[in-house]
Parts: sequence; C-alpha cells; structure tokens
Amino acid sequence: MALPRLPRQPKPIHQTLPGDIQERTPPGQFVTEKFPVLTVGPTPEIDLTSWRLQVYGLVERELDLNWQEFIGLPPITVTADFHCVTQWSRLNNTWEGVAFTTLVNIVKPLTNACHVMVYCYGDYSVNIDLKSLMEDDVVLAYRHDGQDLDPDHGGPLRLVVPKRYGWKSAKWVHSLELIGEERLGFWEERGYHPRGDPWLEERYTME
Ligand SMILES: Nc1nc2c(c(=O)[nH]1)N[C@H]1C(S)=C(S)[C@@H](COP(=O)(O)O)O[C@H]1N2
Ligand SMILES: [Mo]
Repeated sequence: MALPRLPRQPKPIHQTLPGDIQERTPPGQFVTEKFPVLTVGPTPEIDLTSWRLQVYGLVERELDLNWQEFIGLPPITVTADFHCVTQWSRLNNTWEGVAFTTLVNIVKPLTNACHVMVYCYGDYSVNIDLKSLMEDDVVLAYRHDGQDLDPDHGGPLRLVVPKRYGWKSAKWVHSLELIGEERLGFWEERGYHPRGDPWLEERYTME
C-alpha cells in the first residue's frame, strides 16, 4: 500500500541554508534568487535630458545636477543584501553609483541637519536619518549586477540603503531635502516604521 502523501509545507529557505547565508538573512525573511519588482503605481517615464538631482535644505551649498554632471561624480561599487518588508531577501546585489557621502561632502550639511526626505519621480517619498545615510554602503545607484538599472528597478537612479528594509531604497530619486526634525515618507505615514531596521524587525510602527 502506498504511504499517505504528506502535504508539503513550504519551508522557509533561510532555516535550511548553511551558515553564512543564514547569518545574513534577518528574522522573518526568505531568500529569493529572483529580483521582484515592488512599486506603488506605474513605473514613471523619465527623460534623461530633463532629469535632475537636487540636494537642498539645511546645507551650506545646494546642489542641482543634470545627468551628465551626476555620472561625472566618482563612482563606487557596493555588494549588499536587500531585504523587503514583504519578507523576501535578495543577497549579493552589486550596485554601482555614487556614494551618498560624496554628495554630503559637496553640500556640507549644517549642524542642525539630522534627517533627510528623499523624493522620487512618480510621487513616492521616504524619510531616513542622516546618520544612517552616512554608512559607507549607501549608494545612489545607476547599475545593478553589471547592467544599467532597469526602469522597473528604479532606473535611471535609485537610492540603496542596505541596512534598512527595501522600501527605504527609493527608486527614481530626484531630490534629497536635509531637515532638522523627523518627517514621514509615503509608507512611514501609512504605519511602516520610521527607521525600518530589518535586524530589529522594525516593520510597523504599532504592533
Ligand atoms: N519610488 C519608489 N521607490 C520604491 C518603491 C516604490 O513603490 N516607489 N517601493 C519600495 C519597496 S517596498 C521595495 S522592496 C523596493 C523594491 O525594489 P525593486 O522593485 O527594485 O525590487 O523599492 C522601494 N522603492
Ligand atoms: Mo518592499
């Protein structure tokens, strides 16, 4: 007689993976090889000839760059894991772009600047404290895994903040506003955690 078939339980991958990957996967996350697209609304159409990046607010010197000027800034490459609050993690992403600290060195924040609002084409925003953005893996990225950043993944330019949940890695960035108190971005206004550290499982403001 055939043995009764047990229902197959979907297994959280991170519980079965060997040390290194397991250690790199925050609590409640599952590793995926795919790179899902997560966007509220459609991918905005962006014309590189009118594209700008502006940095303003509590800075000594405001910045307003066109595409040629932006890609003329010294590039960096960062390899980092990416953790979406909807529980997928994609490990070993290679991002190429400009370090956030490079922009900071140009604009020189005033001493009372402590938070940043990031604004995007298509009307999305996030808030991040300035100190978290000063980490050396924070990059304004135009390439991913050796390819120009796909429009669905934030091309021509997205922010990548590996130590925060993915919603903070704002796609299609056009401005950074340095401010002196915390304000809330699109998801943070809707109950997602203002900081969003995946290692502390800071998913929602109220549990
Ligand atoms: N402008 C914008 N940026 C965004 C989003 C968005 O909806 N609009 N979604 C965020 C979320 S929830 C995640 S997990 C990542 C996903 O990036 P991906 O679509 O490249 O995987 O982008 C973030 N950046
Ligand atoms: Mo996400």
